[in-house]
Amino acid sequence: MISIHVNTLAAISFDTKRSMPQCFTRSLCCALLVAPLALVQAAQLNAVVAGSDGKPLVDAVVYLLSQREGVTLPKPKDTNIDQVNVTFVPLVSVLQTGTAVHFPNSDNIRHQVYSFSPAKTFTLKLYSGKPSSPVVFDKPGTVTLGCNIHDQMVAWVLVVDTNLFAKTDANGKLSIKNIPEGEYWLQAWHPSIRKPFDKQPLAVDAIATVDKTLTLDALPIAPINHAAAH
Ligand SMILES: [Cu+2]
Repeated sequence: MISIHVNTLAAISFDTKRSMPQCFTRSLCCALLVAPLALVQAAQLNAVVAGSDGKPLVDAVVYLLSQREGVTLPKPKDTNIDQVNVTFVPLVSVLQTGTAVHFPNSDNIRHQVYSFSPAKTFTLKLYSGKPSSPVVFDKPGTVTLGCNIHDQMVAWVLVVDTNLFAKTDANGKLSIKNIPEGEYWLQAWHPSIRKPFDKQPLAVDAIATVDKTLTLDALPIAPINHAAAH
């Protein structure tokens, strides 16, 4: 079920008989009222995602693909996937197609990051510190990252043709903000998903808050015991 609550602006009336100072005060007051409202002219999706065990699912991704052809997306900003304590941080990333990813190494040992995934195949040189150039994720799809030195290191990247996406927190919650009015396909994904999520049509009004509850056929990724893995 999709529930949509539309916020309406309260009508604001002016009293033209007021003196100038009062009029000015009122105008200022109106400006202060309208300014924050103007910032919420786009819609927001709030989702709660559960796994197949019925519990909140962390690191689940929800994204919205426009049903309209030829939508122009903003240029994606560069991002980082760090290596801290022989672990990729973050464990799961969702990126707009074309995003350049830097792989800084915050450990005092060297790593060699690679991917054999068709959506992005690459191998960085063995390095410490920050590699000179980022890796551009130029095709949509899922990418699994590994390290040639530390077999236990793994991370996932979902590359999508949209800038409307978010990842669940520890409570299985996420929000996608600033959604332009339109018709979308809602999709969801998790690194451990077994049965792919069936995309859902979603119509979004100009000013709306959409609340969704989703269940994925997925379970949380077990934390790696680094002490045992070394
Ligand atoms: Cu490594």
